[in-house]
Amino acid sequence: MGVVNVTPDSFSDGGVNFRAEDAIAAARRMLEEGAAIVDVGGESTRPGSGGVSLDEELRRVVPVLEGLAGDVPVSIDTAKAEVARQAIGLGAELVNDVNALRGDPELAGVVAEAGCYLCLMHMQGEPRTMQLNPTYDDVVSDVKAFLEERLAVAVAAGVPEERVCLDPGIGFGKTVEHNFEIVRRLDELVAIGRPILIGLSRKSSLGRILGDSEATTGPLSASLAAAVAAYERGATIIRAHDVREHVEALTAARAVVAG
Ligand code: HH2
Repeated sequence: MGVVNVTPDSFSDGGVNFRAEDAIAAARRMLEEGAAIVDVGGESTRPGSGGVSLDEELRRVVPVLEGLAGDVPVSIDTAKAEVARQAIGLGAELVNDVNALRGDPELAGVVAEAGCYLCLMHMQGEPRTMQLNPTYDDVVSDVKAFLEERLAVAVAAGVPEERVCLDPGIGFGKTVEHNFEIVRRLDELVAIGRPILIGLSRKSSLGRILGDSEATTGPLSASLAAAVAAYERGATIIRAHDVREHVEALTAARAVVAG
C-alpha cells in the first residue's frame, strides 16, 4: 500500500504531494513501482495534530481521487463518513479508518452499504495527545482485544468480516518498546484470522532506535528492515511511502520465506 498524503503537514512528507497534480503523479508512479493500492489521505494524524475540517479534507482529496478514478486502486485514509462516501463514489475500494469506527457514527453504515473493504486501526487516545504517556497492561493483548471488539462492531453494522483488515497502529499511542513488541509478537494478532496491515514506514521509532531520542522520522533502511520483519511474522499489507524499495525488499523476503 503506497502512501499519498495530500497534506502540508504529514510527519515525513508534508507538502510533497499537497498539490493535486503532484499527488496524482505520485500515485501513478507508486502503481508502476508495484503498489497494489494507493492510500490517499487529506488529514495528518501525526503526534500533536489537531485534525482538519470536513470542507478542507474534501478540498484536498476530491481532485486527487477524480484524477485517479478508474485507473488506480485507491484506499481513502479518513475517519469522516462524508469523505468516505465521496471517495467511494469516485472509486475508492477500501476505507482506512485510524479511529476504527469510533469517530464518525455514520462511517460504518457508509462502508456497509457500499460493500467496500475496511481497515480498522488501533490507536490509544487521539493524535493531539497520544504520545504523552501511552500505557498498557500488555500491549499486544490490549491491542488484540481492541481489534477483536472493533471487528465485532463492524460486522454488527453490516460490514462482512471478509472485507475487514486489522492494523495495530504503529506509533499511535505507543512507545518505541510497544511498537517493536507488537512486531515481535505479530503472530498473536494474525491469530485473529483477518489480514494484518502494518505501517512502519519512516516512523519515529526507527529513528529513535538508531540513537536520536528526539527523532520524528526514521530512515528508509530501517523502514525496509522493519517491513521485512513484519512480513515474516505474518503481515500481509505493508503501508509504505517508498514503494519501489519496499517491493524489492519484500520480493526478496518472499523468495526466502516461500521458497
Ligand atoms: N499511519 C499513518 C497514517 N495512516 N493508517 C494505517 N492503517 N496504519 C498506519 O500505520 C497509518 C495510517 C501515519 O503516516 P502518514 O500518513 O505518513 O503521516 P500523517 O498521518 O502525518 O499524514
